[in-house]
Amino acid sequence: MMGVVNVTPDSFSDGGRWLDADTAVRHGIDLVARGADLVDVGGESTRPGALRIDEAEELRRVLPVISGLVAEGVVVSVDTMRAAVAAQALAAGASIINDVSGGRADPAMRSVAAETDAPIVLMHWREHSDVMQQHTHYDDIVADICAELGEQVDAAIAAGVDPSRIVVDPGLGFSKTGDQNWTVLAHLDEFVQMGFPLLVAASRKRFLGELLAGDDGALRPVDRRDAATAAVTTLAAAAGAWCIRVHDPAPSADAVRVAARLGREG
Ligand code: PMM
Repeated sequence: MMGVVNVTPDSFSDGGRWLDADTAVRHGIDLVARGADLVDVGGESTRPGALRIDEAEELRRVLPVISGLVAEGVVVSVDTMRAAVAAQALAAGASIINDVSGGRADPAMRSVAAETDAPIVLMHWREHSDVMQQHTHYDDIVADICAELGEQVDAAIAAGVDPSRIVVDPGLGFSKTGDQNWTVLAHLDEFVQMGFPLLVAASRKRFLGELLAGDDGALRPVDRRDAATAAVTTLAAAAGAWCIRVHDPAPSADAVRVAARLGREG
C-alpha cells in the first residue's frame, strides 16, 4: 500500500493541504500509521489541465518532505517526471522513482534509474496534463495500453534499467475517459500478464466521482470517494496488483485483506 502526499497547491485530491513541509511529514507518518507501507511524495500536480511548474520549485517542495520522512524511518517514493528531481530525491533518501510519464517526459530518467538501481514505476502516459484528455483515442484500449507501456518498458531496459526493478501502471485517468478507466479495471489481469509488478492508482479519481454523482449530476466530492476507492482496491488486489496507491490507506488496507482471504479459497 502506497500512501500519497502531494506537496502541491492544486492536486485534485489533496491540493493545498500539505504544502508546509512539517505538515506534510506529519501526514506521511499518519499514512504509515493507517496502513501505508511507503509514502509517495510529489511536488507537481498532474490533474487534467494542470500546467507544469519549474524544477527549482518542484525540488523546493519535495526535498524537505522526503528528508523529513526518511529521518522518521518511512520508505519514500518520489512522484516526478524530472530526472534531476528523481536523482536529488534519491540522494535525500527516497528509495523508489514513480514517474507518471514512464520515462517519456524526460528520457534522462531512465539513466537515473539505471545508474542508481532504484526501482521505477513506469506509468502508461501519452501527453502532459494540459493536453492529455485530447489523446484518448484507442483502437483497442487494453491492447493499445499494453503495447505502449511495453514500449516504455523496452526503452527503460535499453537504457540499462534492471527489468527486476520495473513496476508497471496502466495510468487510470491519464489520457483516458471515465468509461475507458472502467475497461482498464475490468482487464487488470492482462496488465499483470506483462510480467512486472502492477501498481493501480484509482484513489478518489474523477471517474469514481462520476459514478457516484448525485441526482443533480454533481460529482461526488473528492473527500467522499474513499469507500468506492476501497471497493476498487479489493478488485485490483484480487486481480493480482502488487501495489495500490491511495490517499487514505486504512479502508484499502482492509480491502486488501478481504481480497487476500478470498484468494486463499482458490
Ligand atoms: N496518479 C496521480 C499521481 N501520481 N502515480 C502513479 N504511479 N499512478 C497514478 O495513477 C498516479 C500517480 C494523480 O494524482 P493524485 O496524486 O492527486 O492522486
